[in-house]
Amino acid sequence: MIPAASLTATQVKQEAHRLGFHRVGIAAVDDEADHARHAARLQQWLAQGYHAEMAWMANPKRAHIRDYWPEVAAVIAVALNYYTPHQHGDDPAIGKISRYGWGRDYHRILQRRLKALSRWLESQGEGIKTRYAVDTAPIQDKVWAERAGLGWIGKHSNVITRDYGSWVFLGEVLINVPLTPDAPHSNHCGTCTRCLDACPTGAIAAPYVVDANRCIAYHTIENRAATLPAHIAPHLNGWVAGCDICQDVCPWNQRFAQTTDVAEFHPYPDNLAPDLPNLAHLSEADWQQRFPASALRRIKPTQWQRNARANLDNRSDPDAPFSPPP
Ligand code: B12
Ligand code: SF4
Ligand code: SF4
Repeated sequence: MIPAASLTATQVKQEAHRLGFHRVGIAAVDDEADHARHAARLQQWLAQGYHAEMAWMANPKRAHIRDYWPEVAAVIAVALNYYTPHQHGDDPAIGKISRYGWGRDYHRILQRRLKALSRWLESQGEGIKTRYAVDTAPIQDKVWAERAGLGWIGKHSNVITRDYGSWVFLGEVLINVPLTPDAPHSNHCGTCTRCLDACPTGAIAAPYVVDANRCIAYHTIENRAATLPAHIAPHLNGWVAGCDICQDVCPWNQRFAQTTDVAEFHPYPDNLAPDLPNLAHLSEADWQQRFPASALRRIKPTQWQRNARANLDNRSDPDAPFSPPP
């Protein structure tokens, strides 16, 4: 055992890289003005109703990391590249599943590595305590990634890294001892507006602000209603699980995406070109068999059926004019 105070940021990063994380950085937790700035933005997003039916986004602990874990002294933010070199097609009978869901559930893959990092950290000194999370706690993953220098929050609101573009999952380990922080990442969107221009439903309400009510990713994954709204259905253009349009058009992804070395992120064969008529009749048994250990299990059989049917019903009218939600 070594005293907690002698654990260095360099050692932590070496161990995180050894465990397979592609990017790692450290953020301090004591910049109260920065906390207040992000808490205000979150509050404004909620006040505008941009979280749609995701009531869990209003958990008050999300506003400040100390409300989640009072002992936190530093945040170790990590990113894992999930890009694989497959593309979506244009066949109107085939659905599009977004890249995040093609392979094995990212929560499981990151959690395994985060748990190993946590255990290693706790073995490095008496009294060292940790908590880890990947999209599983009321923590703003993207804000911590930017603060820890992994990348910047782009105008489409995803974190973009210089090495891998935005095709990265984010997670973090919170630790109760201070570590030397990295500098926050600077923003490199410049005057570009490609993501805003490409979004078919106008969901990027303003640069950096996504209104879930208008987002295809929200409606195909999170919306549990029996039918999709009229301002979404005509614009699906094949998407049945998530949406990658704003990331596909981003010049950083077009130039810097790299194939991942995580074999489990490579697509399950059925996920690359799913047959829409088949999905429109997906049974519970098919669903169980088709999406083992997959993040796509969040989308229940009736949602798959609904999403596929909405695509089939609207495929004759792919250029329907955009109408904002009521
Ligand atoms: C809720 C949620 C969603 C919702 C809402 C999306 C959203 N933008 O909030 C829905 C269901 C739509 C969604 C969709 C997707 N999601 Co999601 N989602 C989340 C979740 C759980 C919370 C995000 C959040 O805190 N939103 C609240 C708002 C207020 O935060 P924000 O949009 O990030 O806004 C910040 C900045 O944009 C900035 N900001 C806001 N206003 C302004 C104004 C100015 C002037 C400036 C400069 C900045 C600024 O400040 C805000 C924070 O302070 C995170 C996991 C987590 N725990 O963090 C995953 C997460 C963001 N999702 C992720 C992914 C992969 C996706 C999809 C790509 C999946 C897909 N292919 O379909 C899409 C992308 C859609 C999009 N363009 O955002 C990844 C993103 C990885 C990355 N590289 O960034 C995350 C981090 C999960 C993970 N652990 O990897 N998601
Ligand atoms: S995920 Fe699709 S619908 Fe949502 S903001 Fe991006 S382009 Fe628009
Ligand atoms: S498309 Fe352009 S504006 Fe949008 S996130 Fe990428 S660089 Fe930023």
